[in-house]
Amino acid sequence: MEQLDAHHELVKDHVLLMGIVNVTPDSFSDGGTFLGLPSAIEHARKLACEGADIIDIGGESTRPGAKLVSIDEELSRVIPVIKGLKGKISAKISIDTRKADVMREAIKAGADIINDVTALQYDTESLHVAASSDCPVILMHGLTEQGGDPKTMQDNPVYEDVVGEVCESLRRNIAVCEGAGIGKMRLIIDPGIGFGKTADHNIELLANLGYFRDLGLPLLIGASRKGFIGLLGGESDAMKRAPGSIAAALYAVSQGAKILRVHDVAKTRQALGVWQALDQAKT
Ligand code: 8Y7
Repeated sequence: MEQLDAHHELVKDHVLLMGIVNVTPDSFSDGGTFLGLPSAIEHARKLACEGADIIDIGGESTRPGAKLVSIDEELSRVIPVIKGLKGKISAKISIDTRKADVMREAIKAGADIINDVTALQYDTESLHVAASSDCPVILMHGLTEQGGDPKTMQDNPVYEDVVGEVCESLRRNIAVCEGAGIGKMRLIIDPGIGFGKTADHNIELLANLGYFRDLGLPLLIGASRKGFIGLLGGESDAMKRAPGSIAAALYAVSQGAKILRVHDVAKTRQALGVWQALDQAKT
């Protein structure tokens, strides 16, 4: 997809879907959202068939309260999946990691995009690895500057102005990347829904995505099945949050989001098709 190479073009009308594949050695260790190797590959292929433009492969849960995973462990989870998919699907492969060694090996194995929930801040080597590659990089805001990590980030997130602060933080991350030789054309920004944010913060961010347009970069939103969807939609079971997730996704697109990170690719694709056709017919 050349759209991602010149990703300012990426983005004109086409909204990209990023399908989520979480890998652990033991299937269904996380209530069915994480998959063992054979099922991870199968699931990724299914998402690609359903119309995912990107498959996001992660081997370390960054959910609130998640345990750390060693580099070797993470590599043994994600590398076989990347190798198993490379050349077999037309979707691009993104590696969801905050570790430089994992980025480097994943790129060698065929990953096309770096997705770092710490905006390349967690590992001091990450900037260098990203700069020496030619991969697009997703810079997500995750409260790293305040020392936030997945274990503690939800403890008591405080902002005076969540939209302004997340914008400013991303602006600094972009400058750091440019300083390290990662051209702006390679960057994608993401306010990091659910990372170091309360439900109210998430809602305020999603309702005001227009402010992120000033940064002049494609905007990715990952709201799929997250806690605030459950709260707003009254659904405690994360597996049943597709309708609410789709509502959030379409709203995000109406505000300028260009990439949606989702679990339910086919359903989101269908909803997007209808929404976009109507939006484009508006006189
Ligand atoms: C996001 C993400 C997760 C997100 C980007 C979950 C890895 C939590 N969320 N990456 N990763 N944006 N770029 O519930 O919102 O999927 S993990």
